[in-house]
Amino acid sequence: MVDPAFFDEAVSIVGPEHVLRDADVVAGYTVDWTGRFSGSSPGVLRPGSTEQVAALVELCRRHGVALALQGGATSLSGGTVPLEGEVVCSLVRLWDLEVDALSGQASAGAGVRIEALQSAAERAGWAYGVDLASRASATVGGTVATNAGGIRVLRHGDTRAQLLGVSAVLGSGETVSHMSGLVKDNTGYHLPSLLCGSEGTLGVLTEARLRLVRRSPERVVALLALRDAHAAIEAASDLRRGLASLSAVELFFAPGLALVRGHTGLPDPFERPHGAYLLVEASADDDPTTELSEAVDALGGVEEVAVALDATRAGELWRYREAHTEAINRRGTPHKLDVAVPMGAIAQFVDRVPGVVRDVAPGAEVWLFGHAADGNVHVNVTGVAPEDDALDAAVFELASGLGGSVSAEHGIGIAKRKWLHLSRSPAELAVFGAIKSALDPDGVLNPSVLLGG
Ligand code: 2HG
Ligand code: ZN
Repeated sequence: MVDPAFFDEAVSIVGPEHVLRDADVVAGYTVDWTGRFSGSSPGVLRPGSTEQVAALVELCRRHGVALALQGGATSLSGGTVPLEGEVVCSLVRLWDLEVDALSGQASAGAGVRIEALQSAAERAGWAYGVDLASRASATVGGTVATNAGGIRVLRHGDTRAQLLGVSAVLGSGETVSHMSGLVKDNTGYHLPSLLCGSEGTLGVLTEARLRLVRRSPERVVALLALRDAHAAIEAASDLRRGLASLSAVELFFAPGLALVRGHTGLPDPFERPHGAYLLVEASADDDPTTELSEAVDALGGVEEVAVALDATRAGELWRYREAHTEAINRRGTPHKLDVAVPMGAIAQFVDRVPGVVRDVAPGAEVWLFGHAADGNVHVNVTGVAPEDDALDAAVFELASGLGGSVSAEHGIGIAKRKWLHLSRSPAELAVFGAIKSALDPDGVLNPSVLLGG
């Protein structure tokens, strides 16, 4: 039970319109995007500056109140859910955005949407290197906190690779700010790297200094139908090696394609189903169509190819891949098991997952897709009760047994806390605990996430 005086003081910090107490409104902040995880909260705070965040963290420490941090609330591992009745702190009002065209960098508030950052970068003649299907909702704060990956990791790296500096309020109440954007700055511990991927357990990120990348204005998209997963992974590797303009290579399968077609009404891209599909994008200064066609011609195991000749068709081809998430959610509340597997083991993993799932959950439906060049498979399972996690364990153990990780790009959140030990040794977990105690000694930041539970 939170002391009413807590909310009175919160009002004096952020203003009455930014302290939400209406039960129906607050309820909207307590369920994750998939609908699998939910919690409860006595209220939502919406600070508008780093100073207000610092004052709120101080207030929490005094009252022994914990915060659940939220940006665009697109987490697919329950990372934004106030599982233990935390007060929600929404960072979406931190929307300052400044592009420094000279240095090719941007300073962006935690609440800036990725799509807005991408557009601002483009207007200044640059691009932002991270792109993901949830770009319209996902925020800078959330993507830094979870070290989001997405569809361009093969070209530009993950969010951590874009990060030059942060401003953050630590759980200790201290504000750390290192936003000069110096590309060379060898002065000790790299706090941005530590905070990136810490899932809001160490500090509240309020602003980030981000590297921008060169624009590649000419783009071509093709959909390849392949014999099977083995051929698809070989092809993805060959394309990475041989196609300099490769900017995305995404994997999916016939069941997912059929589901997406049912959901979107898009036509079948090919006359018959195939064993695996790769959505390939090349982008460069000059039209890369010829280069892409030659690279595709040299691949083995390709049964059919559809090339987009205009932007509308390119958007459609992308939709076959990007609409998987929404189509699956429409089918039923999914278990989302985002794993990474060494390249040499992906095809085997993909072949074995359906059997492993059906052994523990016979009525389950399995949907597989992912980022082929990153060894990142999104295992989605529908038709199983949200709380029945036997299949989660089976899939994580399979991935881990093949040398993989229980989280490729969605973080641990609340969904995978039980299986963190499959990817991290006792010694590593002890270091995690020591860092948590040092930076958030009272445990006021995201106590349910990552290390909690
Ligand atoms: C994607 O790659 C996202 O589209 C979502 O990471 C994955 O829905 C998923 O499981
Ligand atoms: Zn993904």
